[in-house]
Amino acid sequence: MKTALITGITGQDGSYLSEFLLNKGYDVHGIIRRSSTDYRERIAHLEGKPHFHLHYGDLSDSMGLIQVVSKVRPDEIYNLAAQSHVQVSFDSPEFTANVDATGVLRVLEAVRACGLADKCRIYQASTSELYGKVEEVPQNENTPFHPYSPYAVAKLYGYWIVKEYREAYNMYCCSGILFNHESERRGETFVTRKITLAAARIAQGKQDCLYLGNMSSLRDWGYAKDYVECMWLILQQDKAEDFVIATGEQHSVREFCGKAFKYTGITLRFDGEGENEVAICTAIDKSVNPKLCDELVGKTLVRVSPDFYRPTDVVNLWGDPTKAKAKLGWNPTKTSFEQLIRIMVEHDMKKVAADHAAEQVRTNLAEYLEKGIVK
Ligand code: NAP
Ligand code: F7E
Repeated sequence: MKTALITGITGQDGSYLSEFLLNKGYDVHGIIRRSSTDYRERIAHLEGKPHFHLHYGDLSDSMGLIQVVSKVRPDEIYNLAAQSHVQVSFDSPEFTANVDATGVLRVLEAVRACGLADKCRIYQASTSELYGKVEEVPQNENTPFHPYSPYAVAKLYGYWIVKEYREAYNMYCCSGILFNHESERRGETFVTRKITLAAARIAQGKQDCLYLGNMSSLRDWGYAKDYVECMWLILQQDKAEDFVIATGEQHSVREFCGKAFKYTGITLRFDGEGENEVAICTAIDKSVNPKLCDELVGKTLVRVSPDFYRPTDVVNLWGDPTKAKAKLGWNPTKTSFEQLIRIMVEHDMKKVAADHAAEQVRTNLAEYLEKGIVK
């Protein structure tokens, strides 16, 4: 039985990768941070399984990392932990650098300190944000980097230190340069999930309007569940190498938004430009959602707020997965763009309905308590 150690196990990718490795028969260990709320929703269903173990640690704490690595003695480490929000990295640049740059070095050094440099393979969660202010479209493993945010600059250090340790110490460590990948487990402030949740809330009368930043931004969006397989495949090759993981398709935020609303039964028309752009509901389809309210037609449901603009924004990401297809035998379009949006919208429609039902129970209970019906 192989042993894997995952940093960032509570995140979107960490949760899918845990499921994937448990299915492959791995003993899976994860590093979690102590938090006052113990929010571990994405991995709650795995806790208590015999081959699933959690350890406290933090990427800013090298002693803690050395302790976990020496105890687990992993065959493979997947370093997914990061402050992963690009806009937040402008507000917390030093924290981002500490975790996303120096944190990678701490993981590599922990492996060396534990005498595992010859045995343990390391996957580093690198990113298409390295291409930043892009110098070529589409982007592949040879495209020059031009990081364009504190997050990207920190991740660039992670990329280079991994390459350095591979060459200097002959370690099996490599980077997956992953383009955006989304899912129903995506954090709620990333643009795709923000849109699918808002579309579901608006369709169920729980929200009036969605505010977005740059709707013309272009991304290559894939499904996170498909992408974690690549992380594993990258560590199973004879030779350690870096790979671009992407679908090879590009879409705008506006297009994602239009399709997400369509799957709730709402048709949008986008009018105007820049800060004045809006999306108006032109039709509703009750065969998709019989509960849609007729009054939605004619309403402005999406507006632009400059609060979501970034000091520097990456606007043209488009990956070329040729190498991953050829060498890893990976199918980049297993889940299409449309399927991805449908999965996320269907999930969020159910989530909003369930949240509403739970809220109703609480309201009823409060009313019954007040009237003395329930004691
Ligand atoms: P995510 O959902 O934001 O998860 C990040 C994980 O890192 C969480 O488990 C978080 O723990 C943990 N973490 C943050 N700071 C930490 C610290 N100081 N010490 C230990 N753990 C820490 O991110 P994701 O979407 O799964 O992405 C996984 C990795 O891939 C990240 O490194 C991200 O930068 C990179 N990446 C993501 C994408 C994408 O499109 N999703 C694309 C390219 C690269 P808490 O739960 O305690 O916050
Ligand atoms: O933004 C624009 C925004 O925050 C995508 C991380 O996983 O992928 C992710 O980073 C685009 C940007 O993801 C809003 O300006 C418009 O151009 O969903 P995002 P990201 O910045 O691409 C990369 C590969 C990573 O490595 C990161 O860890 O959408 N946008 N309006 C908006 N973005 C957000 N968040 N919110 C808006 O309202």
